[in-house]
Amino acid sequence: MASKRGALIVLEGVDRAGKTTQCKKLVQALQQVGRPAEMMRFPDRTTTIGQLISAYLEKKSDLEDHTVHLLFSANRWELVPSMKKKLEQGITLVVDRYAFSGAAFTSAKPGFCIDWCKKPDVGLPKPDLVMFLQLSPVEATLRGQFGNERYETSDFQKSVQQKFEQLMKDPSVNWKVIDASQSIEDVHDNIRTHTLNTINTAENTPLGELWK
Ligand code: ADP
Ligand code: 2DT
Repeated sequence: MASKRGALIVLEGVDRAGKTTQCKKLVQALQQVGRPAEMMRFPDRTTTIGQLISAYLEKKSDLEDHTVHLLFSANRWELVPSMKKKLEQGITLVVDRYAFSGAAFTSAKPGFCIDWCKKPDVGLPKPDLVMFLQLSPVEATLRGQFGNERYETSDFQKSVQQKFEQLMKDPSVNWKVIDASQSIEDVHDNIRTHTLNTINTAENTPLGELWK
């Protein structure tokens, strides 16, 4: 009998909501209960495409807005073969940002509509669960100042939050909103419970295609 597939779990949310902290804790917790799990993050800055994106985010280079949007998408597509292979091997992937950040960040720029922004990512492996870590701008500020990367300003992050809210209205995606203002442990308990339930369901269902 073929082994059961792993689940594709995505964490999204605004800057400092706790995505990275929670992805790491979740992978550790899954491994501790004997569930193979690995963390991924987008953009993956280690690839050739990822290095172009990284230079753009660090403001070391300028790229035309459509172009950088397509590079973010290409950075996901280039990792699809290895993602599918791992999922088939029964490894659960815990992903820090995915196509939802792609659509939310670019559509927060003037002159972009959300439908256009979603198009290049149509057909990507569909997450079995997307948890949106909800945190108010005031609470985010208490966790530290913005860094110096592109997009790290409060006005831009407010528009990004609105775009995420629009994306979360789509019932074809399994969204769960998580109150990220709780303690790290409480947020983790919540995320772990949703994830373990999803892993059990995903085992018996084929991997879907995003936005198709
Ligand atoms: P993100 O990846 O969403 O930008 P991080 O996981 O890097 O967020 O967390 C941003 C900062 O907030 C870090 O200093 C982290 O230790 C802190 N942090 C994360 N989660 C919480 C929490 N639930 N309560 C308080 N501080 C937190
Ligand atoms: P971090 O590495 O700190 O998460 O910042 N972004 C991300 C996009 O504009 N499009 C995308 O497709 C993705 C995945 C969000 C990465 C920054 O890049 C933005 C913040």
